[in-house]
Order: sequence, then structure tokens, then C-alpha cells
Amino acid sequence: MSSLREADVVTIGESMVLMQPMSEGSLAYAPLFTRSIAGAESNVSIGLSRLGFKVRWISRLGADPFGDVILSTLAGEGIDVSLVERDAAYPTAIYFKEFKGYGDPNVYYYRKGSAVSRLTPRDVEASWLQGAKHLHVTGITPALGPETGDAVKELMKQARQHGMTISFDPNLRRKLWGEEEARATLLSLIPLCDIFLPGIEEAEFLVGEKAETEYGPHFLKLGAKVVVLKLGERGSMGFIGDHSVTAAPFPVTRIVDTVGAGDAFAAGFLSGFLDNGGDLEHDDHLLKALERANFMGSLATQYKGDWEGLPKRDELDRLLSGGKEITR
Ligand code: KDG
Repeated sequence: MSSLREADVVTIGESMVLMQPMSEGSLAYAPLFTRSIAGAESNVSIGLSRLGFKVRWISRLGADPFGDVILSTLAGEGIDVSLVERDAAYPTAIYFKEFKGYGDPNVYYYRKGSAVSRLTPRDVEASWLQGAKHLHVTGITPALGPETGDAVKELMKQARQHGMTISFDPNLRRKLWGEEEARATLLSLIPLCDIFLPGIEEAEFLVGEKAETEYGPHFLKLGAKVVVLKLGERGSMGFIGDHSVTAAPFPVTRIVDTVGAGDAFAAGFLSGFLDNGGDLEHDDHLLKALERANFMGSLATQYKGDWEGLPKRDELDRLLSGGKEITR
């Protein structure tokens, strides 16, 4: 008998060691760094785990100390990492942020030839989805190696065969691949997902400039069942069937770090989806999931780090109901 823990959600992707400078400005002049870990799918995993969901994270890491720290951090967050493979031949990836004092941070990736970049569809195993209800994938994994996209596609197909629901965040990373390849690959994954979560700029990248309200119906026609359009500081819109709802943003007075906000949003939305047993047909459910997503996204921008600001369930409930924290 398998000793695998049950999972509400399975994610697959690459996590890296994240080096963040302690000073603003060019990395050329940054003498001191703090070390954390990050990765779009593990950020979502942490968000969901903190809200009480059982999450399994599938990945590969180098057989190196950076792989150790990623594994122990995620295990410490309650995520099932028992199927993560260690590879002695290829390293764990690293990335650096550069804070300019305005706008989004710059990021510098050192991930070519990493352990995850060697993943192929032949590596996909039935155990990855065992006992799971939902699969979450992003467009970052297909950008990593020659066959990583096919591996993601294979996993999505298997999830569908198992009757699981699937969410897909395109997470366009222009530094990782060429525009044409990115566009074609990301578009090819939309028909395989139930919930598609593009940002407004990603939507425009994928299908060209349109009126904001046209993107949802366009992606629904391509095969997604629900489209969630992230509008940044203007909130978000959800599209299902022939109707749509708009959720207002939560105002943020001090943005510290925008990286990870989209993953916080995804965790918020998926938690609303799972809380309602996968029913988004009611406008009320869709709106609540969007509002939670907006809130989680705005929270993430107020912390340095890609996931550190994600709330636990009781904290989320208190913050959303306007309750005050007893601090001393
Ligand atoms: O969405 C945030 C991620 O971009 C970040 O945590 C690192 O996975 C990452 C990436 O590929 O940029």
C-alpha cells in the first residue's frame, strides 16, 4: 500500500534559492544578501497550505545544499514533498532580485541546465496525481527546457483523465524564452485547463489588443471553463459561461515587492474555488473567490519576499472581516 498523503492540490514546477540584496540599486553595488527560496508553484502551494489545504509539490532539485533548504522550507510549511527527486548531475537553480526603488524588481535567473530543466514527459508518474483533486500548473515550467512543456501537457492530460480540475497561470517570463515559442506553447495549454488565470498584459501578449471585456469570452472559446483576468491595482474580473463579475481592488498604501503577488492571487482564488466544492457557477461564489484573490495579492505586495506575507486561515478571516489584531 502507498504511504502517499492525500492531496487537495498537486502542483509541479521549479523552485529556486532566492538571493535578495539588503540595499536598493544595482546588484553590482550590493554587498549583502538575505537568502530565501521561491518559485511560482511552490508560492501557490504555501498559500494554499497556510489556508488549510493539503498540497503536494512535484519537482526536482540538485543534490546540493540549496536543494536541501528548498525542501526543508516547503516541508516546514506542511507541503508534501515526498515525491521530489534529487539529481546529483544537475544543480538547484538560483535567482537574484534587484530593487530599484521604484516599479517591479529586476530578476536575474541562474537556472539553465537545472535539475528541473531535464524533465521530460516520460518522467511523469501516475503516483504524482494519486488521491488528488486539483492540479495547478504555470507557464514557467514549459519555458525551462526542451521537453518540460510536454511533461506539463502530459500531466494535464492525465489529470483530466482522472477527473481532476486544473488551473493554469500563464506566468509569462520573457527572460526565459522567445516570444513566438512562448505564445504558441501557452495557447496550446489553455484547452487543457478549467481555470485560466492571465494578467491583462499576458492576455494581450497571447491574443493581441482587445477591449478588456473581450479577453474572457475569447479564452472561454479556446476551452477554459472559467477565466480570471487580473487587472493589477484595478482588481480582477471573472468570466464563466456567458456572464462575468468584477471584483474591486484592495487599496495598498505601501508597495514593497510586487513579485509573488500573482501567486498569492492564484492561491486566494483557488482556495475560494475549493472552499465551494469547485462550484463557481453562482456569481456570489465567483465574486467571493475573486475578492479573496485580490486581497491576498495586495497583501503579498506589502512584504519583501515572494511568499512570506501569505496569511494563515485565521489571519485571513480576521483581516477580511476588518477585525483588529491584539498585538501586545
Ligand atoms: O511569481 C513569482 C515567481 O516568479 C518567483 O517566485 C520566481 O518562479 C519564479 C520565476 O520563475 O520567476
